[in-house]
Amino acid sequence: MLENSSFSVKPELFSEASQLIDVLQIQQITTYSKEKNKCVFTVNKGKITVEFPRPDIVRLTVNHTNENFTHHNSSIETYESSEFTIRETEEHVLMQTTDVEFYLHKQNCNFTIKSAKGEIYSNGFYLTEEGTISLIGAQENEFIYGLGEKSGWLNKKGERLSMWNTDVFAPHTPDISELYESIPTYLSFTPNYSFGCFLNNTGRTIFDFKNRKDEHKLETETGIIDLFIYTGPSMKDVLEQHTFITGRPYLPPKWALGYHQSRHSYQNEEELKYIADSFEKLEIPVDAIFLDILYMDGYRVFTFDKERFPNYETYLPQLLEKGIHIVPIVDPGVKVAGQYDVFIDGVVKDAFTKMPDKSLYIGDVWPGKSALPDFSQQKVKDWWGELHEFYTKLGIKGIWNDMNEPAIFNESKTMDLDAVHDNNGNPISHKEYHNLYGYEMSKATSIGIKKLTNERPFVLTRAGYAGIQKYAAVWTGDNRSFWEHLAMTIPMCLNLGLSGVTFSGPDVGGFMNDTEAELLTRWIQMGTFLPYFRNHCSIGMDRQEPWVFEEEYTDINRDYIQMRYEWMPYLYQQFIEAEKSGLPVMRPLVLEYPSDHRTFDLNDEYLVGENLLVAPIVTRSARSRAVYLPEGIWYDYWTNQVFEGGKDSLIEAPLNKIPLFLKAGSIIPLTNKKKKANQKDDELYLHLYSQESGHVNTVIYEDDGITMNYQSGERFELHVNVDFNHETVNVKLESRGDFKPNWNKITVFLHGTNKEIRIESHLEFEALSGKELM
Ligand code: MIG
Repeated sequence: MLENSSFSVKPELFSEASQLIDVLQIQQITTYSKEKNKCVFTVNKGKITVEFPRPDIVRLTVNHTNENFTHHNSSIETYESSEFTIRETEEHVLMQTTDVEFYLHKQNCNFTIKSAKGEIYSNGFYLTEEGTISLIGAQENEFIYGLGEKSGWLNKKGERLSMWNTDVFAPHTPDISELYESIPTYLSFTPNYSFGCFLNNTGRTIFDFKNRKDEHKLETETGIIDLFIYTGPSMKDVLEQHTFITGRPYLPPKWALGYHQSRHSYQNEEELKYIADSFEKLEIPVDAIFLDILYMDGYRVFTFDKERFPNYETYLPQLLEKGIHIVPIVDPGVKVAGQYDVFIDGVVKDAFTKMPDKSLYIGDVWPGKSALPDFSQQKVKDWWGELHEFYTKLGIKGIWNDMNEPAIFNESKTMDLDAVHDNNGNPISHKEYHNLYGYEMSKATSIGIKKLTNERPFVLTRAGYAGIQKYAAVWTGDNRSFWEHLAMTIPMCLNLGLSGVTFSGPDVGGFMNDTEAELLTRWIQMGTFLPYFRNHCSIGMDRQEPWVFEEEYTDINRDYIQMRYEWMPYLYQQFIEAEKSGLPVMRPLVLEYPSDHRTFDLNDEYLVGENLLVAPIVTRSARSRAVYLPEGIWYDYWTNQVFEGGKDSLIEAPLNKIPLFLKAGSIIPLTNKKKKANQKDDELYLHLYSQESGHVNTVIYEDDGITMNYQSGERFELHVNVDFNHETVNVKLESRGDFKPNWNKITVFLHGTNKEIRIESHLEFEALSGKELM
């Protein structure tokens, strides 16, 4: 009790002890050997290994124990290590690839990395206490990004952040650092160079940028230090390097990029029907409706409550025919019950997590006493994946994984730390494994549905670990209907993107507390331009479907949700680029303008791809805002007004308007606004935002939107080349690939000039010049 009063700041509770630590040097190399493309050093206690997954990436492990660690490769892509040369100097062992020089000090094991360009990333990494590694000599003027799902601002310099997947129902305030997802990776940015570090450890880890200004201190609680050092030199390079190691984001099915509606819970068939019908009647497109925990029979996963949903076997496929996907929630807890086949089957298959004495670990969650699948085992992942046939045979193609931190209703909020994960025969404790649990569950689910449906799966997960982008979208958990949480969405999702996780979004409208009309509308406006767009709300709170307030709001909400579909070709293009490059769909301005200091800690604007700048309204009653536009010429999406960048401009933002800007020289593909999600894209519109002169180009993609066939060439690529000449704008359109899109017409619109437009089309369908838009 007293902790929540002024008693908390009683002076006697504080000591003024200095926070500075001396750098301990606790290692000394005794021998070393090179095995294949890996160097193993024996030190006074344990082993250090160095390898280069690629010439520009260093992997260093420091193992003080004599154990073998196998789990720490679970989220890592397989790679073949690069070759390197090794040379000894008096003080150092020097390992060298084509890109980097790695100097390991023989006496104290400090190490320094230089890139081929001679840049020194710091004056060295030091092994301090056991399980801790410190980089000393960090630039004081650096900015720290990434670190996964964290509250607070974009720049994390000066913070101490902890990684332990946690179910946080309390309001997500800036001082809470342990949330649902742990992505233990960060990026150090200065305008000169960037580098990144990924501390691959699935137990609790701490990233301390606060202890000393020139230090990055990385602490592990269990396991070993397994550090990937990404040598950049640009921020984009670091992201490419990180997603080379942990995997590129997967390409979701197109329907996963549409508008999604959820509530805890649509309680029965009538309510579900009312919701689906309302969307239809109001002409608001919706691609997915979610079923929260009440659809199940007594919270048993892989069941339906037949009283609430008597016709689920016929009704759900009917909804799918109308283009509405049902996404049911699946939690990890399996009810302990003799009459329940999933539980019995799990026991027979030895699929549940056990305690050291081999008894089942039992935790309290929604169904009451529950067993928790041990996803560390391949056979359990396979089993869990196959169980989803229960859903796929109803036409379900998407699954919502909640509570997979795992969250348990007890003091520690999670599983017993002593519980044992079999880890394919190399057992480890839950304490060491924890942050991987949700990742493995979603991986099992994603692979399971992919096998069962032969389509690109959609999994929405609450918990995750580095690499989750290969399998699932992430929503940011139980936020609140607070304006502050609307504002926080921006840096939170941006940092997820800078950690490799591009497909993310919050509960639009806010989960807890009652939303209000204006907040919901502003959130929907932002959601229209977020990678993942789902409105979700808690039981007991006022309803927040897009039509629940006055008509004025409903009209605006409808307009924006329809706009999401209008912008789909652009959005889809960004997801395809993300799969290729690892760069996020939603980008902080600093990623594109790394020499403009105004962008370094910009928290209330973002880019979608390179060319669309979104400046949401995050303040109640605001009807205008300052928008910082970086260098260059920008067009106001709504008015075509031209703005000179490099400064702030005051932009009007009446309730129906979110400020949007397009960079001069951009080619923006849009399609028709939709009233229903499954309406066909029969037209493509190319909006060209003119620049003085020069050449620009882009590639726009189309495929069936659901299968993997695009990987074997069933894809349509529209190559657009534009030359801005003195008197004309020449547009050349060419196609490649085997897929035939639905478009029967392309219209090209030119913004910001009255030069003549000349279209040279090599397409099978019509290409027209639209009216000039000034
Ligand atoms: O402990 O399934 O974050 O989205 O509606 C609460 C009920 C469990 C937490 C999720 C929320 C979901 C809710 N779940």
